[in-house]
Amino acid sequence: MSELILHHYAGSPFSEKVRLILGLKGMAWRSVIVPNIMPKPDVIALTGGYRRTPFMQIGADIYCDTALMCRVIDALKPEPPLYPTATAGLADIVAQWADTTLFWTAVPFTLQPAGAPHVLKNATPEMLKAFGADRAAMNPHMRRATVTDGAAALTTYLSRLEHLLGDGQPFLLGALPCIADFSAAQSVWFIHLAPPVAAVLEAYPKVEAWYRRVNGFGQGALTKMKSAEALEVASSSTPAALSFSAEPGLALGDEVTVTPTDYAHDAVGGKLVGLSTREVVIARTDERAATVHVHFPRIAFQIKKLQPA
Ligand SMILES: N[C@@H](CCC(=O)N[C@@H](CS)C(=O)NCC(=O)O)C(=O)O
Repeated sequence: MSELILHHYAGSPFSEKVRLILGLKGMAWRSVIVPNIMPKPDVIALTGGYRRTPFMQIGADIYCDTALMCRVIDALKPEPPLYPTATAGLADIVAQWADTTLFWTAVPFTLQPAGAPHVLKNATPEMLKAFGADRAAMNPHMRRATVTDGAAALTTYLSRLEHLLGDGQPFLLGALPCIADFSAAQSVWFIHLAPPVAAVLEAYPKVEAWYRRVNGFGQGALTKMKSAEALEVASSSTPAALSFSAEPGLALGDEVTVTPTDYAHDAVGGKLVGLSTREVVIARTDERAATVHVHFPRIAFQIKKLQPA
């Protein structure tokens, strides 16, 4: 099998979620650092337009969105399980809450004026301005919580996590770590990047002890790779075989676009080659990456069939 390549950057919470999971699994992986704002020409060559971070590559297969990437990683290395049977269902529901509600509370709160310079260390005022403009364009209609509202919500959410850990269990849902731990840990990790903001965590000793436990899984064994090399890997590989389960209005070979429904609404166009209730896969060809299969989850993505001209 081709190597697992994670395209990510240091300050990305969703990347941290995946890095810690690779640590739990004790996996070896290749690390390609991508820009944290647009333009990202080498990213787009592989994904076809999806700009969010991280994404994962195995040969000529590109996996977008951590919800799908984590399932793929778990299938590659089932032990220890990321979705233990004892908490199946609940773990995904808590993870989905952490990836959306908790994330969109913790991140703007951490990026308040007292926090942003710590997170975006060494950034010049121009870079900070460019970062703000990039994120505003990525998500123009989102009404972000004010610092006061964010503090109130975060206090409530951290109390809930503290309660979950209340009877001395080591992980959020019990004795075993699961996807919910990693989805929640990424936000606590991000808050820690800004020490003046991280003071908010002091009132939650169980959350802090749990976070140290999750952080202790490390990041697995990574080796750096340049994005040009990742493009060569894609162009010299053949995408993996797929299954297709037709749905009303969607047939194998249809020309479609796939677009995130929450934010960063960049449509990726291609031929529909894989479909299930969990995953959609499109084939597309790029001058540098050649033919790749780009995989997306079904949740929070829209498939749109293009009408023939
Ligand atoms: N649902 C996505 C969310 C990914 C996401 O929002 N990532 C942030 C960074 S942590 C992002 O893409 N920011 C813009 C960028 O990196 O260009 C996932 O699970 O992968």
